[in-house]
Amino acid sequence: MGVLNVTPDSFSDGGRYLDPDRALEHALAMEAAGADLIDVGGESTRPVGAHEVPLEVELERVTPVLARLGKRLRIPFSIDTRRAVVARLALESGAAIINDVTALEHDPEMVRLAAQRKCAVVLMHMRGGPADHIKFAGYRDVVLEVSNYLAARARFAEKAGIARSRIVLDPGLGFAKNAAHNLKLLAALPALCALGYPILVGASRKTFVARIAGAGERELELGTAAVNAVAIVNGASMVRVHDPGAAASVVRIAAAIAGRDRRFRRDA
Ligand code: PMM
Repeated sequence: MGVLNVTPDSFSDGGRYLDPDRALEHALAMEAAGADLIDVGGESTRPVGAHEVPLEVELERVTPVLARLGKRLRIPFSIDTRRAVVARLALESGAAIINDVTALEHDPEMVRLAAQRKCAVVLMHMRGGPADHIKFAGYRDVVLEVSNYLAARARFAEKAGIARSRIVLDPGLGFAKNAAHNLKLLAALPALCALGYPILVGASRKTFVARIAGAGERELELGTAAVNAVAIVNGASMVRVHDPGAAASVVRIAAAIAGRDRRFRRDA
């Protein structure tokens, strides 16, 4: 999943793709580099200092980009939003997936929209909102608590009419989680996979990667690659990244090691 942040303040690419033509160009470049999906977002949710964005601003940012993606992109795209109005517009432009970092909690309309439109949803774990989630990074057992939360949100979605096959779960690395929490969740991904849904992991260039691998461009790239490899080997189905070209090779190798490349089955 290639990240297309249409925001002035996003985590690592803030401001670069506010111009819709540049955003489209970048999406097409990510598609050519091997992305299977593009994730468009108009509200930054970075772990430190993100601000609530008024609905009109979010709409203003994503509308021209979504229109272009709908016309030009061959791979599917998702909308990273907490708001049903934005999600509806994205679906009308051709989006296939709603990526909701509040797991359908923020906007009560969201679950009805997803059920009615039969789109896929990413349900992510977070506590608090985009501006203050880091205050809530306290757990007795982070793996158990995240796992229980995601299972409950998936049940909620299914009860509301979203097919099980259209649900993806995400532990939400960096969202109300410190580095130790992120590492525990990565090591325990098989437990999350045991819930029976595909798992998405978003570690790309996040603070914990910089803290451990180093904050330089190259360290971040290699640190991200290492986390992505471990995530795939531990069962993740998808990684959310800023550089899908680099991630594609990493994912192919990790998936092959995990026995998920038909050509290299270990029992062959
Ligand atoms: N991370 C960010 C934004 N949206 N969505 C999902 N499902 N999972 C994530 O880990 C996630 C997300 C923040 O990172 P960015 O500012 O680099 O996009």
